[in-house]
This record gives sequence, C-alpha cells and structure tokens, in this order.
Amino acid sequence: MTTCRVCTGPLRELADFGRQPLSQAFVRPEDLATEFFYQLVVGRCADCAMVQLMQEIPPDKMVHEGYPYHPANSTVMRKHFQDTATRWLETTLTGPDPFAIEIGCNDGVTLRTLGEAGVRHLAVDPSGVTGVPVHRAFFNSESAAEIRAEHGPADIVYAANTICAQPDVASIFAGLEVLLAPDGLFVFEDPYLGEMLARTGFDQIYDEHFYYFTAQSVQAMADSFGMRLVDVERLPVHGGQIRYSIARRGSRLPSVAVKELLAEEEAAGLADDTTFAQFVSQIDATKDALLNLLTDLGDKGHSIVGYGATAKSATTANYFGIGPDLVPFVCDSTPSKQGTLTPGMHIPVRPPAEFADPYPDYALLFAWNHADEIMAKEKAFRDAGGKWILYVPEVRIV
Ligand code: DWN
Ligand code: ZN
Repeated sequence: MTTCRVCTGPLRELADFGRQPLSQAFVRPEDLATEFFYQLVVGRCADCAMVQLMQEIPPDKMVHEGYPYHPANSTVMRKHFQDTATRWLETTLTGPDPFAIEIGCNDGVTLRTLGEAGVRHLAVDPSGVTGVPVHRAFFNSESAAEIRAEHGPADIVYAANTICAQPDVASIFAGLEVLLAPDGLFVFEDPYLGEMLARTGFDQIYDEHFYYFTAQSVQAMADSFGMRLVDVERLPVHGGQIRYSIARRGSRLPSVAVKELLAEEEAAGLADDTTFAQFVSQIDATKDALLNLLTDLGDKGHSIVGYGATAKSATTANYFGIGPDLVPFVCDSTPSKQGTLTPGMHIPVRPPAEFADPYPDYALLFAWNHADEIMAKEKAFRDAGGKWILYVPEVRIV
C-alpha cells in the first residue's frame, strides 16, 4: 500500500514493527503450521496526515468465525456503553420517534440500553449479536439504502472500536450519505494517536487497527466526504480514545472543543515525523526495560504469569520477543481463547482460575487498559504478596 486509503495521497513510512501474526488469531497446537504472518508497517499520508497501516490484510483473514472479543465481559466497558446511551437519551435522541444505528455493536450494550428506553435501534454487523436486532451486512450504501427503505433515516450512527478497523472508509461515508437524517450525527470512538504518543501506547498498533486517528486527520477525512467534524470528546477507555462527531455540512457548527484539540495537536507536533520517531525510540526503550526485567526476575527464580490475552499483546509479545520461556502462560476470561496459544509467540492461554493455583510472584498485565478493574478483581493476588508489572506508559512494578 503506497497510497492513502482515505484520499489516495502518497504514504510515507513511519515505522516497521516486523513480521507479525494476526492479533486475534489464537491458534490451536494442531494448526500452528498454517499460521498467517504479515509485515506491520505504519505510514502517514503526506496530504491528509492520516496515519495508517501500509499493508493490505486479505479480508478473508480478518473476520473469522467465533471472533473472540466481548466487551460486555468488562464491567467498566459495559458501564461506558450504557452511559453513552443514557446521555443520548437526554441530548441527541429527544426528537419524535428517534432511530439509532450501531455499526459493529460491541455485544449490543448501547443499543439494548436505548431499546429499554423505547428508542428504535438496529445493529449493522456481518456477524451475529444476541439480544438486539441486527441487519447482517457491512455498513455501506447498499445496506444503508435497505435500512432507510425499511426504517427511515437515522438520527445517530454510532461505531465504537470499529471505524479504525474499516479500511474502506469511503463505503462507510457512502452509507452515511444515504442513511443519516439531515441533522443526524455520525459518532465514532477509537484509540487516539495523541494519547498513544503521549503514553507510549504502542500496542494499539496491530492488524485490526488500520487507522490511528487525530482530530486533524478526521477533520480532513470528513471534509473529503462532504461532511464536517463538529465535536470531539476525550474518553478514558482503552488507554485514551477520542469520540468524534461528524455531521452533514451546514447542519451544525463545530464546537470549541474541535478548535482546541486541533490547536493542541499542532502544538504537540502530532503530524511531525520527528514526534513519531521519538515515539519509536520510546517503544524500543520500553522493550529493553521489559525484557531486562522479565529476564532478571526469571534468573532470580521468580514466577511470572501473563494477564489478559489481548489483541494488543500480539504486538507486545511479537515485537519484543516474549514467549513461554519468559511468560509460561497467560490468563484470560474469554472462553474461546482458553486452551489456545497466543498468536506468533505461542504462550498458552488458561482460565483466570489458574492464576490463583498457585499465585505467581509477578503478573505481567497485558490488559493494562483494564488495570483498575482487573487489580480490584484480583485483590487477593496482591494480598498474597503478588506484584503487577505494567509497561504503558513505562515499565514499572506496582
Ligand atoms: O479495538 C479493539 C478492542 C476494543 O478490543 C479490537 N480490535 C480488539 C480488542 O482488543 P483487545 O483484545 O486488546 O481488547 P481488551 O479489551 O483490552 O481485551 C481485554 C482482554 O482481557 C480480553 O481478552 C478479556 C481479558 N480480560 C480478563 O481476562 N479479565 C478482561 C477483563 C476486564 C478481565 O477482568
Ligand atoms: Zn490521505
């Protein structure tokens, strides 16, 4: 990929993270021979400043049967999505008989909350979700036309952790053109490049995340599709995200927050190559510090277990070279991941019950974005003398 997926401008390479497996391709021992690898390279568009992956991943490799992500299993994420819906009920969805769409639907928590308040709602998702009505398709002009014919225009089209994973954003905007009400909002939230750079949150970079958004690049994207970025809001989840609101041109004025964030990005040099180069050297410093710590603890005879077989940890483990020699197994609450090996580095995944059987001396928290929730849940580990190892924003023992 040498041209931008959004505007076809030239892409310039920023960083190469080497040969990587698909981040959620947890593998059974008998399937190791067919594991798929690709080169993880990030670039930036010289024209619209969109930071993005430079390689194509074959689409048939991306959406696989039994896709193992279930945000509703996290109480923090469940509350996040419930609160999102509750706020819209008090603000955006107050007109007569509103209609809400969610693209990809994160276990349906947001839509279910809207439904309980009597709001018409529909998920648009090619795979199944229980408990909410689903239009089984990718969101594009075709599915949008079908939905509009049956339900009318949408007041809100929402997507969480989904747009950054859609290489073909043009088809999303084509669908919005068809489906969004004249004063409707397209609201999406994804990891924020500004936060990744500020906190060395490098492990958001993996196959499923094609885009690493900033207000600047999202504004350029909205403009190029005849729409407008009208609001931004910082979210604390997943290590720091931005929720972007996009409207039809002329329907709403951009908020002060948009102007402020654009100015902040300019001041931070977010679109400068030197800023990204500094990010890469910080990642390499984290790598050295973490490998030294794990090796040192192992040499001293301490036991270490991983916690949270996240998609993010595919980049951490594979880029850093953390395998079962350093971390013999990783606990994860997702049943479909248990009994498999992590992609690429092949660390066995076990149920959280094995964490306490017996407790290790140290736990490497791959799911660092859920630190508060997991540490509270595993309070007994600390009480028993156990210590957590974190590596974002820097390597530390807590
Ligand atoms: O963007 C994406 C995010 C939102 O979700 C997707 N592309 C894929 C996925 O990324 P991830 O796997 O890095 O997300 P999480 O939410 O950081 O994953 C947490 C993992 O930790 C899950 O496998 C579940 C596990 N977990 C656990 O074992 N005990 C999580 C919690 C909260 C727990 O208490
Ligand atoms: Zn571009």
